[in-house]
Amino acid sequence: MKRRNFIKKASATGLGLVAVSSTIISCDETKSSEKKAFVSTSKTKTIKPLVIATWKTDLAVETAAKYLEQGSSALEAVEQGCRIEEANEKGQSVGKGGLPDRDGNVTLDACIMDEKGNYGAVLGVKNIKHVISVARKVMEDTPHVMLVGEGAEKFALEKGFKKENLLTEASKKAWEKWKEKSEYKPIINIENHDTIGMLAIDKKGNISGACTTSGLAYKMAGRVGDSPIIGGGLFVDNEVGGASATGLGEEVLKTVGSFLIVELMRQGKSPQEACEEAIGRIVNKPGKNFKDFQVGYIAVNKQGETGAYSIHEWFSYNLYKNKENKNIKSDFFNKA
Ligand code: SD4
Repeated sequence: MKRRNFIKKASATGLGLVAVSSTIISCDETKSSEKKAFVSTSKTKTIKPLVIATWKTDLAVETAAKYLEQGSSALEAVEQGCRIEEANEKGQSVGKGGLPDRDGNVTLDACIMDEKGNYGAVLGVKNIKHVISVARKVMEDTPHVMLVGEGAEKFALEKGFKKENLLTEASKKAWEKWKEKSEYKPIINIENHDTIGMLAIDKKGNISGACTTSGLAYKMAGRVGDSPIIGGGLFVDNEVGGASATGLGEEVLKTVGSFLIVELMRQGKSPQEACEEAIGRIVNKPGKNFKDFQVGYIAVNKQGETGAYSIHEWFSYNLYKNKENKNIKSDFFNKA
């Protein structure tokens, strides 16, 4: 009951989540004190079910939407949606077919968050395609939140996941070509990624999210980006909304991007404003040269309002709402 403070004064705006200076009457020790509190005052109906996911991920979003329309939880929907990309061997940033590290090993990162704020993740996993499902098992079947490398693989095998070679011929060829020069520039090119971050609202209005990737192509062995890190590649707070990231994970991590977006929404920003401010935190760092890398964010709030923003052009996202699934070009910062 401690968290359940009753807020007497509501905002006049009635829009989204707004900060109001309120009198708080607590059920327990605090009788009445002047504090700042944040309260949802929206009277608009939540748009649900809803799915939003990074990049052109039509089939993944369609799949998640199908689960939601049939009454599944947002958690089930984001897991099933992400599995589609993990199984898509043509996508070279997720699951099977992902580009390997500089030693030729495909290593996958994934995380998932449910509406209760539970979180599970696996980092640097070899030989297992559906790491998003392993992340869910970490969340639900262990007392931990993260398993890494060999331990994560061992856990997955114990849970019945299939061991398979994730390096496809196409990705092997691309790696061999890269090896001719072996230029190590941890640059994420701007146009063509498909790390999938997905957020969903189910028919009950609950929000969950998932994120899965093979990370940076030709990364150093052991490198992990933002995607499996809570608050970096993904964050969900069922009272506020959720956010997910794609692009150069180092930059997302240094600004704790997805957590930042959710906190900005908690303070009253729209999902769009929050995504724009999170990109601002990256590009406005003194002396930051953002020309060579991309970061893109998606966000949704409790009402089902969405936002997306990236540093450069060519970021897109799929949005399922009102029974329509569309790929939409994101607005972006670098219009020079
Ligand atoms: C990473 N954020 O490992 C991921 C890569 C990515 O599209 O999003 N690629 O840094």
